[in-house]
Amino acid sequence: MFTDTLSAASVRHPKPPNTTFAYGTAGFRTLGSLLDSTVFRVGVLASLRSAKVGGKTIGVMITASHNPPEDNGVKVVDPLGEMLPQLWEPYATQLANSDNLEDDVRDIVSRENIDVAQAGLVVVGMDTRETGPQLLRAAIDGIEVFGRAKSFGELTTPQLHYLVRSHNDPGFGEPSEDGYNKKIVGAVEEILRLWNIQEPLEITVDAANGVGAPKLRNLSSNSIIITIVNSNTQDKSALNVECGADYVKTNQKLPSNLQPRDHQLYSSFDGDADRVVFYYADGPRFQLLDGDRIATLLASFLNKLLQQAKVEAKMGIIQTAYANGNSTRYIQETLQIPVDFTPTGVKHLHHKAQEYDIGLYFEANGHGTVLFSDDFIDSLKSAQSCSPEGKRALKTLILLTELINQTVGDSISDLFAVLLALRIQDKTCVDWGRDYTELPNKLFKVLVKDRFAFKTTDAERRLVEPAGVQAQIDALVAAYAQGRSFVRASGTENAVRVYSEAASAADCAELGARVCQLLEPY
Ligand code: G16
Repeated sequence: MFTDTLSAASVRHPKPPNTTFAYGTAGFRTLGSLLDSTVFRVGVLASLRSAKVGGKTIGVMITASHNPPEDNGVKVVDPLGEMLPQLWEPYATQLANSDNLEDDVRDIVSRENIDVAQAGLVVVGMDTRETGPQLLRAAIDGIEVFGRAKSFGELTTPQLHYLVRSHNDPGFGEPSEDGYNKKIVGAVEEILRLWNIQEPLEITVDAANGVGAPKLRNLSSNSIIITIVNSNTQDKSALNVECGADYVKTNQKLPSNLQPRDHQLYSSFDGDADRVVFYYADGPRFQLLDGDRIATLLASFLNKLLQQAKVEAKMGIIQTAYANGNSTRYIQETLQIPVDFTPTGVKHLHHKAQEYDIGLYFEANGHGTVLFSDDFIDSLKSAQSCSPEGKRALKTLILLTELINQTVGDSISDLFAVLLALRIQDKTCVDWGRDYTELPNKLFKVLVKDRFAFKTTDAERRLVEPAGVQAQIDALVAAYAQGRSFVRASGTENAVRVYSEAASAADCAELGARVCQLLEPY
């Protein structure tokens, strides 16, 4: 019976006292030193999940992405590279907090009617954090209670998603890191050839001192020249510190170690390379090109290709409450593309995007991708176009479905998609920045006693609890031209986030500060 194996393994991974774990926006996240038992138990759950889906390969990624260096985290990836279904999240929380693991495992096995003998392979990856190797061993110990584990060592989060999908779906690509690299570089080079572009794609990337740095280096070729700054993965205390996509987006300023040339495009990844933002300097002015901008750039590029190829597609853009109000207006009024809103978290945006032939989802923080439905890809492959321009557009669309990661937001593939969209349309970063003007906006992080006391509705745009706070926010917002503000608990950090936006920078800062003040009693 499995209980012997389970209890023998679990004694090596004792649960820390007085700690409660919750599966949040992107799995479990907290101090890496507290996570050994949780990662072990997530390993157990991942092999149960594999058994539940008939032995298909499942993934476990050990990362805390944009969080500080001392944090770590873990999440489970489903067979097609998607996040663990939300119905299973309570099981993850149940196991992580269990004081009687055998009973709780038996409970899940019986509720889900799982034949544990069906458990197959679980692939595991980690980012570059100090606690990664130890947690990776804990994950393997957990997986091996029922299934088999295969470690890929250091990976970006999107690479792990790719590996899970390619293990289950050979048509998706070779199930190796090399297969991932070949798929991306092959698509980029083919698109450049199609458009007769001789000069290589070139950019400087701030890699947040994270795993994106070595992985990007592997992609250098004659057609891809990347200069990397903040690439020190040896100094474990440097990860995401004064650099990386989250720092640049939140502070709206350049990362350390980057001296920009005016009107030249730069980019920042986050710690596990699933978010990317762009920016340029214009004298003293810093122009951020965030996830909202990536969505609008790629949507208008795809629209042009569709017109040239004479192909119809139902296209939609998915945003969250953090999207700048002017980006939403630009998408709806100028691009004439429908916008849907979901709560924060790729798991929510991804599913909404699947309702379209082409669903673009990008959080303002740079996390996102473009999903092409299987039926739409089939229709592209069988479409005929007589004109050379139409044929080229059709081929480009098909190659973009290969280049852009279909499983999750991916800094690397998004970076190349953006560089190609700009180059092919002969658009500079300054042109891109002029598509629309953002409303001044600001993000605040407020430490409260209990962030779980903050409950929201309406895609997180309104607070339901604590009672009465939303009415106070509404009263403040009404006093500012084009004012907007909302409050929500972070699902990855022990804090509450406040967003504000208004017609002027001074109003935006004042509105945000006043909303933060409202939270003082909590
Ligand atoms: C994760 C999620 C993102 C989310 C971000 C912040 O990103 O994957 O969807 O926007 O956390 O979430 P929260 O505001 O709930 O803390 P990452 O890059 O940290 O994996």
